[in-house]
Amino acid sequence: MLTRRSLLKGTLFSGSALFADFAGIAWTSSLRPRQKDPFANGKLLGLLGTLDFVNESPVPLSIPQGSELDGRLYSDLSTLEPQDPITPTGKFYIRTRASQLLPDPASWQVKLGGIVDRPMNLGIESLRKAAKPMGAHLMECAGNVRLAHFGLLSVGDWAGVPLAEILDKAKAKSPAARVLVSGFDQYAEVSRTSVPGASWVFSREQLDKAGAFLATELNGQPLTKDHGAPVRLVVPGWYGCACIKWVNEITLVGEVVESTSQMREYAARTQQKGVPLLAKDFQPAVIEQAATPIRIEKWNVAGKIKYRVVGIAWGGSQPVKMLQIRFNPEENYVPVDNFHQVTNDPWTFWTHDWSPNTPGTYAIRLSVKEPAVQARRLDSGYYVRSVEITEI
Ligand SMILES: Nc1nc2c(c(=O)[nH]1)N[C@H]1C(S)=C(S)[C@@H](COP(=O)(O)O)O[C@H]1N2
Ligand SMILES: [Mo]
Repeated sequence: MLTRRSLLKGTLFSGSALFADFAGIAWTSSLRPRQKDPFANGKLLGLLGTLDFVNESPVPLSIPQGSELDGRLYSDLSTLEPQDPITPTGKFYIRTRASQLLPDPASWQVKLGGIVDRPMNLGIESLRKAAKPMGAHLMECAGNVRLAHFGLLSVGDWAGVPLAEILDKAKAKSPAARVLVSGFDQYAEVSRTSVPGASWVFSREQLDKAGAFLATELNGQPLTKDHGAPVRLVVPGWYGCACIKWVNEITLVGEVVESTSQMREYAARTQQKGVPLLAKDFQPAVIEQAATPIRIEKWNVAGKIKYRVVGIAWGGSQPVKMLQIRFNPEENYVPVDNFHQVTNDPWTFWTHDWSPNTPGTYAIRLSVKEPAVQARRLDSGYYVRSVEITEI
């Protein structure tokens, strides 16, 4: 189905004015095209619309649905633009909405204890006062799926307090002590989809390496209830399941402790070997290099129909040089024309111009072929999306 977009505002079909708007789009400058842009020939240009991906369910996007553990909001990735890389708070994905039983945030305390020299209660006001800008970080649910248009994925601009600072104050009795972070998780309703009880056990090294922080603000405002108000954990580069919301307890525990129910629920989705019974046997729940198309634009270029695949790349721990794309089943991988990854977090926008030879259904698949880069989810075909081309 073809839907008109307002991407380029009123100037869409007005000849040269379009060229100015088009060139102004950040991907042509910030992503350093490898070749001359074949669409930007100054002649008759027009965006005709975007194609919907096929085999994805018609779920509502950008609006919260359901409540408590069954509450969700799927972000709409199809409208993303590189010049607005931050997801507005009202459109930031939600996995688990705030409990109806959530205690009053004004008197919130985080109980910091366990095997420490100085146990303490951190009041929400002191955390808010100590909050500093923590930058833009991507969050993705390990259970992000095609049926939800991969909408359990968003980027926030966070403020908070580095967890390392807080842990240093409490003085763990042993450097090998692990850190159990727990959040409020009692609900009025019985869930159809999830086990209540969110907590995760980290090593101190994992938290420090990731730059984990207790967030009190998202996009310049106090956290919203659904995103974990008054305070949540953010572990940059890790899946959202480790980013505990409504944090009320941080406990230093021994080196050998059991994994939590949340860790076990997410073991497969965070690519663990089986379901480890001990927290120390969990690998860091990091997001490996990933990429997916977010929309297919249909253009009229000097009277000819052309397509442009627009996508994102995220995850991983080192920028990759080349992203490759394949249009199944008849083609080989080719380099994405307009891809330049400078930083893994939060994300990188890319585009690829495409002129299919025949009408038909195409499965679009991305790949990174660099020996040092692990991309198990990407390689498994997890982020493949399909479109039906009727006009060439
Ligand atoms: N207390 C608590 N924290 C939680 C959860 C939860 O159910 N309860 N869900 C986790 C999961 S699975 C994800 S993906 C992220 C989602 O954060 P968001 O809803 O702000 O996007 O929160 C995590 N933190
Ligand atoms: Mo999640």
